[in-house]
Amino acid sequence: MERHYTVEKHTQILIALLKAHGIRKIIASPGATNVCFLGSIQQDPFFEIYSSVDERSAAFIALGLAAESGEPVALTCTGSTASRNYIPGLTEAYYRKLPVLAITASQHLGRVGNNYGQVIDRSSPLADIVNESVAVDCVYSEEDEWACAVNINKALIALTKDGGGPAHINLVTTYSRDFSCEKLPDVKKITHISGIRNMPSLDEYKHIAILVGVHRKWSKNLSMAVEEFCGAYNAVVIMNHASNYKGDYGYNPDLINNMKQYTATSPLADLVIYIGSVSRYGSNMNEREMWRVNPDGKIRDNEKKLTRVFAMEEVDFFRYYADLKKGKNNNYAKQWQTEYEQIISEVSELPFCNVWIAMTLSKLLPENSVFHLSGSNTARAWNFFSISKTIECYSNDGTMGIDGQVSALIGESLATPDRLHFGAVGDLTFFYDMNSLGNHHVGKNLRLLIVNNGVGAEFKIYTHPVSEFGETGNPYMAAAGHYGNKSPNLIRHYAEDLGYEYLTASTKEEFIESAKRFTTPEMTDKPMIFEVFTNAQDESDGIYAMNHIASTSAGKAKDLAKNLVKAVAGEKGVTTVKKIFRK
Ligand SMILES: Cc1ncc(C[n+]2csc(CCOP(=O)(O)OP(=O)(O)O)c2C)c(N)n1
Ligand SMILES: [Mg+2]
Repeated sequence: MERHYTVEKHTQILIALLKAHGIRKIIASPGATNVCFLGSIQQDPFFEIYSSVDERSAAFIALGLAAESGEPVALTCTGSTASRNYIPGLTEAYYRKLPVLAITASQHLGRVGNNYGQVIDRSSPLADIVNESVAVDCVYSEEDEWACAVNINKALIALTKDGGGPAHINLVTTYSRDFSCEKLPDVKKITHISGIRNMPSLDEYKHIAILVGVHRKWSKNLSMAVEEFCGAYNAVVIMNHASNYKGDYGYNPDLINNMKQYTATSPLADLVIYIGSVSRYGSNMNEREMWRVNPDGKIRDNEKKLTRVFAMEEVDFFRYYADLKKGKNNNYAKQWQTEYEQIISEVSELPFCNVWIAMTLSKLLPENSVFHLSGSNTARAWNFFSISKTIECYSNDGTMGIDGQVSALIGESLATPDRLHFGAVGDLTFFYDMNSLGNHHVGKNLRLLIVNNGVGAEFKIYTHPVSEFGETGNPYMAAAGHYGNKSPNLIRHYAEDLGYEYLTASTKEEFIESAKRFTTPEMTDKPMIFEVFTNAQDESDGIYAMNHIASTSAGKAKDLAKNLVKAVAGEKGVTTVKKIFRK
């Protein structure tokens, strides 16, 4: 019988990525646990394999071969103590920064610590033997397959990045005897680029978008470089408030991306350049490639499309390309901006809720103030609308916890006491962190809006799984009724006794009245708390209204198909429908 590659998918992915990264030299030691890997590569003429029974010797042979050839060299051995004998050679390679890849073989990782024969624990490598250590396990789903490739890429990149050095892959095996796979899967190679000598061309990309996650204040140089880049390459900047982008090419995708019966008419980008940190939203571009630019040079593949990581300052990346080409083309950004403007101008009557409050207050926030936006439904609501470009925005989007939003706002307000600092939080978010308001450093420049709906309204929004529980979701999952259950006095007393000016509203009219005071651009003599009472049904209706402002026939068809499939095949089917319609 002719043998090809093992049917183990994760092992195929490893082999395909070794080839993609040009790793052909292998030192093989005998055993049973690495048979799927070794039996596969020995029939592939790409690989140049040498045998060494003694694993300690194998590792030293590998480093010698790497040193003289200038190529990375991989090691493969079986389970048990075989891999332990790599330690001296890997240690030597570590201190000489030589690219040696140890591929150790393992039985099912759940067997570790259960006295299975020849199963040892490799989860904690010594501090000075490898730059990166990953476990590569069997794949059973698309997500497993993606994670498997990402982890392998991480280890392979570590061989040469930052001056290079050894890396480790702990490869699980099922001991399959089936070597009938004739063709390796297509894999996504991720390339690490540091320094501007190896910058790729942008010519092949028709539409380029820059996706900005939560981002610190932009330096003047970065702003200039991005504006010039966008003009030259006709790019759009996808951003939300926490991105802090203040230029001319911005587009906030939250409104259009969440529209249930609408398909965007502006063309999708084929390249998305991702900067900043964690992003609360996705680009929804279904891009061919994503590039990440960050001095940390790390793989962060949150759209599963990452092909290149640029280990450099954002400003250096954009300046490099902006210096290559000049232009002032803003058609692409304009298309997205116009599409957004058209839809937002059609917002219908909204109930009194976070969305209405955000729509109203976003126009009233004084120029040059600072805004802290908390998470949950508050962030969802505010990100539908734009705020003045003179307002900086902060958000704990690194982790999106409800635990320290008020404290973070206080910290921001201490840094610039002569600027007004506004914050917007929900009731659970407020009560979690309410003690911080008693901090005696709080200044008169702080103004906090609390939207008190007596529950984690997030969980009552019609799209949230908890909303399907109805009333039975309230006591535990949505945490309704805590903290005085919308008491009209509790926060008032606390705020006033601490020396805050207290404002409140329960209707649109009352809100408009109190908002005038709340947004007065003068520095008043006390900090302010503005408590607004809404209810969860209105919160949900507000989001529903925003998600249904406009429709297209393709969007309606998508919605119909999704609902039908959900009724028949459940959530898994819905994911498939979403994929089909994104193409
Ligand atoms: C520390 C932490 N615990 C739990 C959560 C999960 N969580 C997300 S939103 C939310 C409810 C927030 O309620 P609230 O502040 O009242 O805002 P609303 O959704 O009502 O607008 C919770 C508990 C979280 N994000 N952070
Ligand atoms: Mg709430």
